[in-house]
Amino acid sequence: MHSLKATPEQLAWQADRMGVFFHFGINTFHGKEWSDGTLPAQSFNPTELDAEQWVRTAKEAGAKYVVLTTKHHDGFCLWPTALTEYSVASSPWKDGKGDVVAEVAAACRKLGVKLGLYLSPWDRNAECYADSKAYDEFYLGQLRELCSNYGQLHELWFDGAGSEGHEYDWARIAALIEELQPGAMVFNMGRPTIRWVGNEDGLAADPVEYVVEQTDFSNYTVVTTKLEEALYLPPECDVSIRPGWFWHADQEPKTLEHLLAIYYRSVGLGANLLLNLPPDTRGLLPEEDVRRVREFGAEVTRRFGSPLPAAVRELGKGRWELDFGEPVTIDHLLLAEDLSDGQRVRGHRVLSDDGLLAAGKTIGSQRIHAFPAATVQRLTVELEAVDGARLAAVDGFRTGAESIPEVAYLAPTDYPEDH
Ligand code: FUL
Repeated sequence: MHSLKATPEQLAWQADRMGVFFHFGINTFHGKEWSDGTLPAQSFNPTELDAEQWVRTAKEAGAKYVVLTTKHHDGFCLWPTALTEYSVASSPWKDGKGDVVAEVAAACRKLGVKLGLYLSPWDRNAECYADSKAYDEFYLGQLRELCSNYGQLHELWFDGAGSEGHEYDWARIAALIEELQPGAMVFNMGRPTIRWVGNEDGLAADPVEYVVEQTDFSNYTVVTTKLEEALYLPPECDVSIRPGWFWHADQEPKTLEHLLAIYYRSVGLGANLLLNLPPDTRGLLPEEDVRRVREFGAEVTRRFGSPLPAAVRELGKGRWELDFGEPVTIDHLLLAEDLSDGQRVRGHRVLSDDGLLAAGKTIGSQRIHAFPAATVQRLTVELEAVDGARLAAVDGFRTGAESIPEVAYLAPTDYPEDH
């Protein structure tokens, strides 16, 4: 069945592996994670907003796409929408003539990064929200503006939070996306093409299944929804570099070790990573976050940028050989599966002459193993797989790191009680 295999757009999105989230809005100016739609638009006033600094930093982190919160649950819009006055147009920023979405879109075009947009379905400012039909028109109007005026979109992020019990016209939303942005990935709601991994720590777990029959919705309470049919829906792991999604003066970015731990458990398990970087009240990413993200991007490149030269050979019966031609010392392996015919590998083992070196379930878009340094010349990869499984890559690395860093689990994001 077609839906069990990836579309070319899904494959391209999986190959991107990493994106960066930008949470920015009225909350930024009040130290809040959520607000109820009553904070004055006049309080939105970034003094040095520089979208190029955001996008450049995302690129340095290794991201191929960004996702901007154009409207969070409070309803405040970062573009001058015609649908509500609760937007940048009513703020002092650029005398009400600014458009943050346009600035981020321009920076993306200039720097060669793909653009994704988040538009919260839950809207605590719109008076019509209580009337589902009226709100559908309002929401579709906003989505039409975003899908028409900012060039090609790579991803549309539909956040389930706060929407429990509210009916949206997902059929019309899907038709609008199909009409205006057919290549955009649709996150988690309506007619999704990608799904939420189910937590806000940025962590997937082995196995990572691309074909699923249910998805998890909403972040502060996980609600599981059964799909009408099994679908190919690769997961995206969202997590913030700081405890909150929005910027707060008293918060610090995560350590390099923590970011690497997340990377191994998202990208290293065949899921996409969406790392949130929150701009501050200046409209800039804080210097310490920029430094941390640069260290992170550089360390990922140092570890995985240059595989040791080797020949890969299919041996038949789900067995593959990696031959380095001479004894080499390695402490990491990176495997990738050819997904063009669906996800086929269920399990895998990597053997050297000395025995088992690494094993796991999913290979998917990318699987990374770390282990104590071993000197090997030849390795065999054994797949437990549906017929026709093929490896797209097997690479060995000597990084100096011999294990996957422990992850410091955080307490769940502290959402305000007034929700
Ligand atoms: C959640 C929201 O409630 C948070 O504020 C944040 O936007 C996160 C990415 O998703 O559902």
